[in-house]
Amino acid sequence: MKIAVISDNHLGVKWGTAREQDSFNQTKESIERALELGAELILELGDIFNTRTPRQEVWAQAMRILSIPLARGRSEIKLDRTIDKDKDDFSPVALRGAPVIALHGNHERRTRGFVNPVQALEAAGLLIYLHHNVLIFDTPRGKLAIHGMSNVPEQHARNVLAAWNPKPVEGAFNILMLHQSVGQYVYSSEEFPTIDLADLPPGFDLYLCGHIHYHADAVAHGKPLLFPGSTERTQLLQVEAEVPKGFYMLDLGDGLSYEFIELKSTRDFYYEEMKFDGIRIPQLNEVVRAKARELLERPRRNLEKLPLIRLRLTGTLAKEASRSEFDERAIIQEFADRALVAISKGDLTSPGLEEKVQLLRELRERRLPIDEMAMSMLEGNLRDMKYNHPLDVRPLYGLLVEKREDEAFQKVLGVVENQIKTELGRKSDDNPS
Ligand SMILES: [Mn+2]
Repeated sequence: MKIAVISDNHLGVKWGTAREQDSFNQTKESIERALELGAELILELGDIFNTRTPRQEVWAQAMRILSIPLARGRSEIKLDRTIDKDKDDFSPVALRGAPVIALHGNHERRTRGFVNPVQALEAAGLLIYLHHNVLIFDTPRGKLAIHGMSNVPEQHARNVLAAWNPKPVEGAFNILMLHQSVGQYVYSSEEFPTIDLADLPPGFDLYLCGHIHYHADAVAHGKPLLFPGSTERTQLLQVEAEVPKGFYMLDLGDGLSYEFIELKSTRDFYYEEMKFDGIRIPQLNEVVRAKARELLERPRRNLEKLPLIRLRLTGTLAKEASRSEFDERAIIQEFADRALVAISKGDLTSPGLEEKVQLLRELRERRLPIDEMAMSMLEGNLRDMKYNHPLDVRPLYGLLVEKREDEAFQKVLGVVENQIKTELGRKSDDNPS
């Protein structure tokens, strides 16, 4: 029995640029190849969409692609029962063809009470959504239990997982799906995971995790822990140039075997870091152009799409030179018919011009959704102030993002009133009169 494991499609990422169809191309290829290879079930590990409230154009393409497994897939599996999931929550239509089971990722997570886009796909009958629940199937090779926890804020992940405390279903092949950073497997170096490999609940036959954008396999409690990585290049880091994009195909025969299937539709990507020591602008222009030409000579895999080239410039400029004199846009323009060039010069400094915008640069490098960025700044500031949490800021922030200011105000008012009451209570205890 074959199962495809796909993650982090980020549908709609790079919308409005030359790359706006890439995330769709790669998702479609993943699903079509998975079905060709005989997948009877497709597991999506979160971040199907790049944003919490995708635009209509993104929805239409996403739904068209996600209807393929229902229409063309074939499967001998039957849903036996569910744990902590009401069968009325999803449409029986979602069990046709090769069913898709999905988590929401951090890009799709919304405040409690709001519908996230993966739940909306479930409402359309295109998939079954898991968050702290289990689906148990009858398959020709026996029972199969799929347990899923969708993304939660990283700092709470360990506690939330421990509170859920999933237990393998006896007599079944048990798969646990997550969308978090785990141990040394992190999305970016600024992320501090709370789940370690040892914190994963024991007794499962296979652990699957989204969120990490490069594919990797590890071991947890003696069993495989697979990270399929994203299907689209979202970070343009070295690791994205080195590790191929694709998905896993699992084969559940007598035992478990798996294979990583590399996508063909992915754009070729060349990443190069160039370090300089007191370089002058005319010389810089020359070597950057030469580097781009050299990279275009490298072997190509995908000739259908323009390749991506990212040049990261670091080190120092000549004393009198300023970064703004270097016109990278002219180079990008010059190569536009041969490659999509990105040049980052943020780490190039001239000795006389020390950087004053360290924080902004770091934030840009993290490539978090903008509201996550704001949230992590706020949480950092609160930590610095040794804030003692009378008010949980995340739900409050969520309400503000959703423009529910009245409810946010009521929440704050409630806390203030409580504080006052406590304070008055203490005062009257102090001097009983
Ligand atoms: Mn992601």
